[in-house]
Amino acid sequence: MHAWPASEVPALPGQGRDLRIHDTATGGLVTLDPGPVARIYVCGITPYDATHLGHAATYNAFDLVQRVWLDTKRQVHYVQNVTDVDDPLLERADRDGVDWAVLAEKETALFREDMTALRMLPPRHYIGAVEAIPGIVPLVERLREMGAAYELDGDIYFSVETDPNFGQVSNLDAAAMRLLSAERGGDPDRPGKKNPLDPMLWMAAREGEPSWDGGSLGRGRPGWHIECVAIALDHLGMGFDVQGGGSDLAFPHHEMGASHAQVLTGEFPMAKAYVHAGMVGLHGEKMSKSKGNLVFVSALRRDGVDPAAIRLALLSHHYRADWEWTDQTLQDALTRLTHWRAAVSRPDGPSADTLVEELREAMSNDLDTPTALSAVDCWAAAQQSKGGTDTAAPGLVTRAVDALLGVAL
Ligand code: 5CA
Ligand code: ZN
Repeated sequence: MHAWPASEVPALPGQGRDLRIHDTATGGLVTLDPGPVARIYVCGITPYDATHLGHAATYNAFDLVQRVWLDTKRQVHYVQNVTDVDDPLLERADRDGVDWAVLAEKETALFREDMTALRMLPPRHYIGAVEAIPGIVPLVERLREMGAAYELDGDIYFSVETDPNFGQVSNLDAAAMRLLSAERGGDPDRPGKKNPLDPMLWMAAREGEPSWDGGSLGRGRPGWHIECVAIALDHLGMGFDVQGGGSDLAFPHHEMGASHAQVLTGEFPMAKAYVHAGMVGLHGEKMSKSKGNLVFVSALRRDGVDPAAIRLALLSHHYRADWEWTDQTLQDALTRLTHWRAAVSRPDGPSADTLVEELREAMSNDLDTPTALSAVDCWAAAQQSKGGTDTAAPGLVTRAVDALLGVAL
């Protein structure tokens, strides 16, 4: 499917810095050394509701990863999926009496609009689960031939015990894995499974649900984890630089994906860094479509909120932190945006050369956006209190804030 239009990323003078980022698998910071083309896979939405600020915060983090790489003059090969067939989407369509495909298309279109408004860089390949089915089926067939998959009443499961590295992405104990599996789309209590954690690779066609030709697998639809593996391997291959998503994807989704890929290819790891963004909450609970405690990006835009302020609000928290959205978050961002815009709208100002280096240092250091924002605040405060004579400075600040933070002043 098509993605959304790219906003231009200004080139900055001098040298960008290599990204150091937190990797869930090793539990520490890793300095990535991508080739001339950095490769990143970010898990996309399940399109049954509009983009909320939690989604936006997560996509913001991975947009920043790309901006750090682009500043090092690398190209970025970015791939994102859309889980356009899955249980929650079918359940919502059923509840609302709408066609599941129409719902998916509508919410994906709205997501594209939100991403464009927020100036998130588009993926080079934006791939739906449905269009990936022809690539998924042979992978499941191969896993079965290898003895890594088995059938249960027509459904096909992956056997986690066939992967010697199973557990190395999320590093959780068995009890925690079992609990999270039940919470996040798994079925640990289904009788007949070899291991309660085994995830489904292919679900046999159910009455009243959409299904596709699965060759030797029979009619059905793909499991969630194999979807992302098939798309990532098809477009990026093994050993790509970053797999990203919110922290709720570390287990089971990224753990299972790494496992499928390891067994299929005999290589490890699928991604050099597994990067996870914190959860954004509202009224004390994680913002989630199933709980319904949501603030939508599109609703804020409809209310006339400048998308640059939404983006600044997201940037005011470190991407790995769990945080709460409040009205004050947005008010603070609006105030900051006004100050910054006033500061860059003068014909001259204090030199911004140091600021550019401070921004590079902060962003390459595990995307430290709070420090980056403070650095721009300091320049804007100096502009307001003393001003300066550097006629290039306001333009340079505008370009640096755009290039590294994705905010249009
Ligand atoms: N389609 C799958 C990934 S393949 C999925 O998880 N879709 S989703 O629509 O549920 O979530 C999309 C992304 O937003 C995921 O990376 C998820 O971790 C992230 N996300 C969901 N809720 C929040 C939240 N409250 N705060 C931060 N990120 C969130
Ligand atoms: Zn995914």
